[in-house]
Amino acid sequence: MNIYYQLLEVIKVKGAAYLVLLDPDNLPEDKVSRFAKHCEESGVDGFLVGGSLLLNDNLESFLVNLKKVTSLPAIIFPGDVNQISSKADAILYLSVVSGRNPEHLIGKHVLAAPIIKKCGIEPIATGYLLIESGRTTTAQYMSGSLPIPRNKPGIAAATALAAEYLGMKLIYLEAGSGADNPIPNEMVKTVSSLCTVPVVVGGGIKTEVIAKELVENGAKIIVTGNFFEDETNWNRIKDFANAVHFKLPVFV
Ligand code: 1GP
Repeated sequence: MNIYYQLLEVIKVKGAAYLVLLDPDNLPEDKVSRFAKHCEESGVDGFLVGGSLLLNDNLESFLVNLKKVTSLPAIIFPGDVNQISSKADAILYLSVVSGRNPEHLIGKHVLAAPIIKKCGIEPIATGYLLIESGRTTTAQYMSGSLPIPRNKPGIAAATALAAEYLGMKLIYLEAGSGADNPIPNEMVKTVSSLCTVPVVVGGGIKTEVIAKELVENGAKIIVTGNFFEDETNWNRIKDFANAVHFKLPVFV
């Protein structure tokens, strides 16, 4: 089964899926295996791997180490075309549909497509919507585009629907890593009620209560990154997974 269908299956069985973002620049290699094992034991459904920059240039070895210790899917969440590797299972083929920067609507895709083909990994076409969340985030700055205002759920919904009609298989509402505020519940609800493909929500999710509310409002995949870069928070991963997996009995 390909990774996209695996995610759909998780959503069907558990209500929603929980993915943890690993940024190779922020997670030292000696911690990768401990953290990945802990995530798997805590009920996480898979990993996104990537970052806006990747200054360490260690994506390949990072993925190899990750795959040694976990059977969970490793999906590249690319900041740029240099973040493609055959060691991953899939890659989010992101189009920044909230913006009007052609580089992030087709330019990077043309460069990436032959490399993805050669690597043999699964591209998952994803409509990526950057949403205003307080201060300018790295993703917004790097995309060279304006985010959608956070109090305009209608714009987000129309944009998401357009992405779905263009054939994209996921809609990703992104507040940005370390965002001051997560995506507003109302926006998640408006987008989810209009789209039939799963809605992914990430950025600034720092409590299990926020994760639960986002799922209650229609999010089908929750992504957290920053919060678990601090090892003292690792004991809460299980609570996040339980909050997301509302169809499952609580996993203690
Ligand atoms: C994934 O960018 C996010 O969508 C991750 O955000 O690091 O704030 O959890 P955080």
